[in-house]
Amino acid sequence: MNLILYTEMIEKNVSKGIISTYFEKLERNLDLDVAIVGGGPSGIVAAYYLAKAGLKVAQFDRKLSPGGGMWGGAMMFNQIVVQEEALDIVKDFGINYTPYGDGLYVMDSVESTSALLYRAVHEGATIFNCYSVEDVVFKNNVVSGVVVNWTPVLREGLHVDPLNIMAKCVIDGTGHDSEICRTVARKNGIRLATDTGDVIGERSLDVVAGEQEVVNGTKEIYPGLYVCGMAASAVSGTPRMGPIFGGMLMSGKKVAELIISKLK
Ligand code: 48F
Repeated sequence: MNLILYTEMIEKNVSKGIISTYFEKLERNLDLDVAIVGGGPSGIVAAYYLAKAGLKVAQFDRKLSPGGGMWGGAMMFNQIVVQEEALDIVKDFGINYTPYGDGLYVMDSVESTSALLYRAVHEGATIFNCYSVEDVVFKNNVVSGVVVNWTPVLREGLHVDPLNIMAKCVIDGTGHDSEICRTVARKNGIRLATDTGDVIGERSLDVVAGEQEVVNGTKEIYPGLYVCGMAASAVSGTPRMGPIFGGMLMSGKKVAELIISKLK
């Protein structure tokens, strides 16, 4: 199509299309079944299965490019490893994989991360990038939503109030820092479902224990608040596992299943 003949107002309409549809999207997502904090692999897998089950789910990542620690493989060698137990999830997302022996498979980390993101959004999840979740909505001792602000606002230290987004369930998928669990425990004088009642902090690397424990630790950690991925390891004090991603994928699927069985 000849854009010059198309309309003399095309400049204005480019802006109008973006603004009006963006605010419609934001408004549609003010009241969610599930708010996922963090766009790492575990959270994206959760978003996919939750959306596939027909739940209204939005995911918030503070970075311009969601995907967390999956893009970079290990030491920027952009390959990742998964184990046999997670292969069904890999197949659900249509990611190519190559057997490597010992029940391990290798995948291209860029293909893998982009496949997770594409399939989650295509299934109906909404991903908001450049959003930082700085707090939760805490009503009647239940986590009931997230409090969001633009990442650049927080980075610049600007004194600008956030917006509130309500959700029946909130997932902390913020990775090693387990930011949402820390915030909920610190601000509200409550006990999380851990041995100490607080965030214990992740242990040094052990692949076998780390992969098992990240799935075991994926749970409702406080009423309304679930935890998955490295955040689950950090909260419960279990080992990190490095660039093997099967546990992340299985943790994301598990948290989705827990929430689906609660809400459906
Ligand atoms: O850490 P991350 O990739 O999450 P994950 O799903 O996966 C961990 C693995 O990548 C890797 C590993 C695997 O064996 O150990 O580390 O647990 O991604 C977490 C995402 O959360 C975002 C952050 O930008 C990253 O993309 N994030 C963290 N805090 C916030 C947040 C916040 N407060 N608000 C919004 N996004």
